[in-house]
Amino acid sequence: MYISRTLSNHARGINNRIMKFNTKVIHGGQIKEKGYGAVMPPIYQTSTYVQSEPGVHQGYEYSRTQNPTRHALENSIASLENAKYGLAFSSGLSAIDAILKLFKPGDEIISTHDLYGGSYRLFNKIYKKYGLKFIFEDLKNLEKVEKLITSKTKLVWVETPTNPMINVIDIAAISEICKKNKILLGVDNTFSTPYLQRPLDLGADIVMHSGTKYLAGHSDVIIGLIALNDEKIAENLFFIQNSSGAICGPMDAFLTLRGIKTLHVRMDRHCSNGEKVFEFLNQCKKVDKIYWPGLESHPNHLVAKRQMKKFGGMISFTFVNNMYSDVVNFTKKLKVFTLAESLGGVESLVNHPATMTHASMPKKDRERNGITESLIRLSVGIEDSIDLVNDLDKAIN
Ligand code: P1T
Repeated sequence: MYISRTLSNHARGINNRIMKFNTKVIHGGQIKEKGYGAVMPPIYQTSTYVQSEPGVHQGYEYSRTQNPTRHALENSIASLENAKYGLAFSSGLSAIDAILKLFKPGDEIISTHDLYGGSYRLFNKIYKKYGLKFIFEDLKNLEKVEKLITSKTKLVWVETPTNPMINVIDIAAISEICKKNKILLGVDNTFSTPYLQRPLDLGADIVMHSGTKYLAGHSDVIIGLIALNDEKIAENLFFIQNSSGAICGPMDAFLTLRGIKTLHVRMDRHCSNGEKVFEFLNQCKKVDKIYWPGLESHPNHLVAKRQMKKFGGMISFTFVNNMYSDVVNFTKKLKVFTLAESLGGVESLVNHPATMTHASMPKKDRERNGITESLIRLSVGIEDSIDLVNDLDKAIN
């Protein structure tokens, strides 16, 4: 019924670059289900598959190795990122974990200095002890990147926009540096999604998502995704995926596929609501700094304009006087925004990075990166923007 997942077959499911993005979210990489004509890929809740003779089967042997529902999702993300290969994992962090397993002790990785606290923890608390070396730097400064490269550098890891400081990194410029030095470039595209930005088209080698966020889009699943074009690296990642086994279950793959079908519509609303929330915060006397790529004074506003379709729905800001008590008062008064970790769901969330998503980052590193006591991160949802602005207005003023 389904093609088996050899690499060449994997690529075959991904129907072409001719489709427009808004069609690909619904059909990209999908194969018609022939059994009963189901329009959605069924949830193949099975661990194993019958073999008519030893080694003779219909392309699926065991669900750690391959599962048709997961396969449909893997083809979908490959299609959206203009990639040949897609892989799905049990979480965003397990996708990053699989990428790190491509490297060996002694290899050096240069990473954005402000990034999701869990990625920072994975790098520093786990992989450092296995001999990988991480260098954290402000990758907006391209000269610095060049200077940090040594003969041992194997990967540049970029989050853009970054979590939580919403820094924008020039993917095409970093890719040029990486190519010149024969180094891989990996991009965590979680905040942008392929609707706003497609890193592989800009020269990156590997793109990764916490699919938990905008792709699944409904705060009901934890999932990670990778897309790439290089066959050899894809082979290695499939090997790691099967060997380490951090795969997503079929139900989670199904929910993510369902979420992806409305990605373009949701993202447009996240972006337009983001703009309205920004306009409100921008005239608030109690608000000090605002971090959003659409702000003309944002340090890489022009890069964002070039590499992103729109500016996204993630906004961080601080209060004047930088008091933690202002954060507590503010979050307690909110009625529509919910205080919770995560982002990218239909509902608006508010997060205090210093005590929540970035608590695992040492205080001195947090402060160096601008994650102050009063820094607040908003994930602007797709509710009515009037209610969102009123909610913020009442809580701030
Ligand atoms: O939560 P998980 O699916 O494992 O994804 C990890 C991850 C990776 N990359 C980025 C940019 C992320 O933001 C995350 C998860 N972030 C949050 C939970 C958060 O609230 O920031």
